[in-house]
Amino acid sequence: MPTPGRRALPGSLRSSGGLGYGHIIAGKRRFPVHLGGSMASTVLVLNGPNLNLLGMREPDVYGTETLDEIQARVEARAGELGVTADFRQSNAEGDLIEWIQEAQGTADGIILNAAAFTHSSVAIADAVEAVGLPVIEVHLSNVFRRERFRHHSHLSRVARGVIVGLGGDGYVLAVEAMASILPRKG
Ligand code: DHK
Repeated sequence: MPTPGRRALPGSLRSSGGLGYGHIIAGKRRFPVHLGGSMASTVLVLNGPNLNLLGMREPDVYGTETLDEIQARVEARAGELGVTADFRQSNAEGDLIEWIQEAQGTADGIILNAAAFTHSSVAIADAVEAVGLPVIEVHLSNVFRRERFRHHSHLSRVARGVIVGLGGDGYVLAVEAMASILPRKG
């Protein structure tokens, strides 16, 4: 029952894979909740700006696979490995920082393609360092074959590993690497 005089927030409970953690979504905010059941490791897969355009965006650089297709491959491989993948994308730096901060206590590792923020964001690197979770940095394109400004990453210094240039396969390889890094639960 909502408290009289207070409007109940429109909320929904979502689980990403039915194991471990889910989220109550209220308005634009997500609140992590533990759902009980078996404690599979949870890997947050974060995607930065313009990655929602994959498939139509510079296909000679980024390939023709859409982000939804990459997500499906990541979730399928994670399922095979007994890991829960929580896959998200935002064009806003603040969302990525919030999600990294929330991961402390709700996720076990992070796969991060911060896209252009990779080259500019000290704030995202600080958030990664603050939460202390293992992070695998992924880039679809081989950034070292591209413009000079893409050669520097603020994130590589705080990442456990970096995968570049393998398109969507890089995400799947990152899930496999994360599954072997994380201690088995249960
Ligand atoms: C994606 C982007 O959007 C670029 O800004 C980065 C990265 C490279 C990628 O290859 O996934 O420079």
